[in-house]
Amino acid sequence: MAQTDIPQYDAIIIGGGVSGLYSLYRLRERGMTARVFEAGDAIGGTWYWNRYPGARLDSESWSYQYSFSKELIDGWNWTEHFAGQPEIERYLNYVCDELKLRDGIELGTRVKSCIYDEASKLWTITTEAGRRARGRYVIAATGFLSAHQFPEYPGVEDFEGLSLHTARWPKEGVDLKGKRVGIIGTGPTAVQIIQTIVYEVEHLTVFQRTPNWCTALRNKPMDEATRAGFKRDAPQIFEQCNETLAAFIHKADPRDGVDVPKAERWKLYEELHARGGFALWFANYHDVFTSQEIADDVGEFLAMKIRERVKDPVMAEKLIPKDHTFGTKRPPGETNYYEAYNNGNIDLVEVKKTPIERITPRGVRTSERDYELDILIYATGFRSLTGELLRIDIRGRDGLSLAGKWADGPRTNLGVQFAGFPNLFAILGPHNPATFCNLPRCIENNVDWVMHCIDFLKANGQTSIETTVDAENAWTQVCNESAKGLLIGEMKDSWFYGNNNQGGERGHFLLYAGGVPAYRRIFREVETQGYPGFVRS
Ligand code: NA7
Repeated sequence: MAQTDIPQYDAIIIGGGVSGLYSLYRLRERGMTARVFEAGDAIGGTWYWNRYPGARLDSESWSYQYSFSKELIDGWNWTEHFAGQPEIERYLNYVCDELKLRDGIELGTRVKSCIYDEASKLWTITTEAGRRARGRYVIAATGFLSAHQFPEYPGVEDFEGLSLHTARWPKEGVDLKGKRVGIIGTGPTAVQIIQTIVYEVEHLTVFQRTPNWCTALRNKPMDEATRAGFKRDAPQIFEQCNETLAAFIHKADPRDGVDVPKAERWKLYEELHARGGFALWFANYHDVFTSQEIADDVGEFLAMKIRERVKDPVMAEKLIPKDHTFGTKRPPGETNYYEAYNNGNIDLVEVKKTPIERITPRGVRTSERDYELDILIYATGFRSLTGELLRIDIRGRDGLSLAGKWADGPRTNLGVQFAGFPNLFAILGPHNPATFCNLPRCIENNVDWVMHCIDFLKANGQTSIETTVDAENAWTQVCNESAKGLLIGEMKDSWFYGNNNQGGERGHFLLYAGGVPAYRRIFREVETQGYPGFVRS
């Protein structure tokens, strides 16, 4: 293709999920040209790819929707308090149609490289099929748990049965009836799938490395009166979300749990456990994030519940975490997860005691024995935070590669920009509270910040913005220190630290843990002060 035939847009958006759709809408609203490049064959991002049985929100549906349009809110009727994947996918398609976004999206188009040209000050993306497009701005709306990973066991390619990753579940579904199924992983995804499929399969073998502290979801259908109430109260609901640590509706109890008598504390835990969702985590005493005593107390409460619910006491003990404190890893939301282990057709293999040695043509071999399987499910998660960005060959000024720049862990300013990469904005990059958040709340916040930034450039007759190295170093330091004093700062074995990342960022804190209100404040300050720490031209 001749250079002049390469289509050019004001902005290129990589990814057609919750962030990409909103970015496209906001850019078009400004009269800018923009194009979304989406790898999937349909829009939806996370909610397109993760279509495994039982995939469901653990944010309340009515708090997990776009807030910017009353028409969109009024026109959609959530059927459950915690919507399942099909409903969320339908919702995103509804948004796409209502906002007339489809003609701005190229589906089935994975971006392979994204290269900055100093002379023209334009970015050129090249797709896997070899097509190119140019843009002044690039919005990387690639998600933070998108680059799925298979474990590094020998023989992963050898299995002769059906091998599936939860993040690539076939659209047409999988017939699990009468099958011997194995699942590796017991994170939030695995919990959802195990509690759903155990009643369908002939036998389920769960390979558990780390049990998790699960919280009760308490999903239920939504009746018309409740729905109408949420529509009416939507502005207050979103306002409340923006004032809480992670933008959920749950407000922390301002009392120090350590000053409250134990019996009274357990009364609160019972209430929060009955309320469901992340209430036990985020509506608990505010010192549940800092006090070992309180977090352990919540753990003791949950352990009691597990022992009550799992009939076999040996199985119950296997399901109770012993190596990490409540809240230091992201708690899965469960619906009869523990009862699944009473079903008589399920085994739990503790792979720390009997490690997986290899995947064989017929199943899984541990240090103890072989497990023969028809289907092997990998619920082993993602290369968190950095994975999807680094899957693209991103090169900024002077050919600087993002992978090279981040070889010793990511460095960002505000989680949005990287020095050497002008006009490139990440919506859910590392060092961003959006990754510790009820996502659409933070996505709207971040995209709006990028839009204000573009408006500011335009108002000043400028077309380029790039963080300084000093500001980037300072923010990276802020993020590293943001976990200090918090219990999550002491538990490095989670995706917050890239524990399973098959890349160089293992052990680096990949989030900003200062909370959504603080982050919003910082964003506003940077805006009102005219973008200190950024060079504009
Ligand atoms: P997670 O939370 O990263 O969980 C992955 C699970 O897979 C977790 O139990 C891991 O154990 C396990 N895992 C990963 N690699 C291995 C190997 N090699 N062997 C055995 N077990 C392994 O991903 P999810 O998809 O469940 O959830 C991701 C997010 O989606 C979640 O936080 C929500 O935001 C929604 P580990 O705990 O590392 O010992």
